[in-house]
Amino acid sequence: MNLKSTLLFAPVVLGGFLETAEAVIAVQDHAMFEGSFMDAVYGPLVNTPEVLETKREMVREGQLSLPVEEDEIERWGAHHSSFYKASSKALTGQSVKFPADDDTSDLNHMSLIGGLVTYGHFPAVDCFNPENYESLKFDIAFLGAPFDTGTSYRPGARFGPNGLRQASRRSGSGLTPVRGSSKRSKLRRTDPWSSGLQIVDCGDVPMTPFDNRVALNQLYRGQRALHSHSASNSTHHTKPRVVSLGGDHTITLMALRSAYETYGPLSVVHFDSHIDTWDPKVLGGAVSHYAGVNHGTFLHYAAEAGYVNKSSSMHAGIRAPYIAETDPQHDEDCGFTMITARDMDYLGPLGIAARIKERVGTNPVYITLDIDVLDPAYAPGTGTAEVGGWTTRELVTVLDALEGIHLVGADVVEVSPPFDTNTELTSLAAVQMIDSFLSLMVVSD
Ligand SMILES: *[C@@H]1O[C@H](CO)[C@@H](O)[C@H](O)[C@H]1NC(C)=O
Ligand SMILES: *[C@@H]1O[C@H](CO)[C@@H](O)[C@H](O)[C@H]1NC(C)=O
Ligand SMILES: [Mn+2]
Repeated sequence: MNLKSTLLFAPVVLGGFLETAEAVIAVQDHAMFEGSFMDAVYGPLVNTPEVLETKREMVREGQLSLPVEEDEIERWGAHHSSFYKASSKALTGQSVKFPADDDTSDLNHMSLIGGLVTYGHFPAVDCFNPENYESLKFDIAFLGAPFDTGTSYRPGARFGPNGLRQASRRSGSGLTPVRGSSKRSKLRRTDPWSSGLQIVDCGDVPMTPFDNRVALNQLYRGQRALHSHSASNSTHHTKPRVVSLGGDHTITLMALRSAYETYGPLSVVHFDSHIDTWDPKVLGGAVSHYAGVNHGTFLHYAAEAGYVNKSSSMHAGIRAPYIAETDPQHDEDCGFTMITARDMDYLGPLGIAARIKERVGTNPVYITLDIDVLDPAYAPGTGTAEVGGWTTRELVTVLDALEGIHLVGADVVEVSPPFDTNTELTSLAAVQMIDSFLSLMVVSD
């Protein structure tokens, strides 16, 4: 069946609507049949004479270009069919040119869908080999901490690092119109992927699932190895800044230790629904001394060890109940002030960010972000979910409004992919937070 008879058949197929029949005849009269299949089928439904005139005008003005050579357009002149020929070329696919069979030059490109997955497509490098400490320089490094044997409820955060890498596959170069708290914000013109800073993925520290003491020591040595490299293109830093991918919250103790040894006492900004400064006597320690170090006590130990600057650290997003009556006093003794989840209703994201900035000033800051600071509606895939939390948008607005702080290290913890939705809801939220960390690090460099 040729094109013409297809069209003449159409009114019959459509049940004999008179208007349809007239339209088809109009198509015929308009000498459409040199056009593409699409043009022939849809005819003046889309390409009315007025539309054709508009398109011609746009070509003349340079607002529309056609997949044909300039002189071809000239040759076809003002005739309508020039557009049909152009569309026809594009649609029929006759003109596709395949590379030579042995040409693989286009197969080396980054793929959003396939490929070995690193965080945000940053290059994978070997950061643990002491022979590379001198020669391999980088400014920001990702490091996975696949560990969840410090959890008190749901496990699964050991799969967090690769869950986050998977969810970061659509991350990459580009500016976004929402960054920063105003149009003048430098964040709005900051793109970590093309900032000139060397950003790498150091992979994961292999952490044994059989003995937490050994596992945490492995992580410490891994973190320390990263900090043994030098910064590459940074203006203000001689050492790399590490972004850790948890893992349950216990891993932050070792990240803080190595960051403290590199940058001195840290102003810790702790986003979480739980205080995590629990006295080991209250949480875990009654079972055994070994059990006293866990994802709810790590800040007690960090404060005791001196990693935490007790005059400028704070929690944000807290809403889980205390365990013992002594908890509030003990929390204060660890050096933390508190913004609760419901302060969002009174202060708003910008008010909260202002309080955090006031507290940390120009000190070196470490942000540790437990994904359970978000409401389980936004982050269900986590170990100890607490309802009544912040939305994803509120949290990124808080983070972006921290523009200007001196961020030297960060982590996202407690993402448990096995409990996530099949849409990667929790991991995607976590990736958005890491995107904000990267921008904060780059913008103040
Ligand atoms: C870092 O600086 C060097 C030397 O100026 C340059 O060759 C390199 O491309 C820079 N790295 C990045 C990631 O832009
Ligand atoms: C700790 O915080 C206080 C208050 O912001 C600040 O004066 C002090 O310099 C900080 N210490 C360090 C080592 O950053
Ligand atoms: Mn936590």
